[in-house]
Amino acid sequence: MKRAIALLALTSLTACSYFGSDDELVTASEPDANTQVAAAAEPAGVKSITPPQSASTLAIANAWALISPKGAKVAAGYFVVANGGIESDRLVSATSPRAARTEIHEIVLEGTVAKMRPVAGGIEVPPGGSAVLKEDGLHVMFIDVDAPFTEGETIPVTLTFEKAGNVDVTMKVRRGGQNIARH
Ligand SMILES: [Cu+2]
Repeated sequence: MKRAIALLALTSLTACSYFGSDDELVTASEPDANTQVAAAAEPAGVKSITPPQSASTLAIANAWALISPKGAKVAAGYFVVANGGIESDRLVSATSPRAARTEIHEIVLEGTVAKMRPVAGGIEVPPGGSAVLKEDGLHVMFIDVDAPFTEGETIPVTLTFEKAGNVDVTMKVRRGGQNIARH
């Protein structure tokens, strides 16, 4: 089933001319081994006299962006965010100096066609849990990039969370599909 969705996603993306015909760009994949984020720093319910500090309860790992074909005007980025706090937080937006516009996207099935669309209300990061942005799912969409993303370069991105505020990350550009699950 997962494979079918990924293939549909590829068809859809290609149809949208988002990524041209590079068939490596959308593949079924599992999170990297290093996407595991350290467990919550403090157990839920721990008593503290210090008010919550911005970004202090979020841990972001495996931030990377997909290499984009020559001439591409859009690109995609991914990461894992874990919430070690006791309150839910929410990724509401992202910005990058490399793109005129940046959106948070999901891939949804409409009938038999997988399509990308902005996530209404952002992505929840539950307390003690995490949110995973990955190739065949949630992603940061860079729109009208100044230049295609090339392998090895780094993309500065500011993520904005509802409670934690702005968190700066650097996304390393690499090829996709490096952890393809075989079914
Ligand atoms: Cu997208």
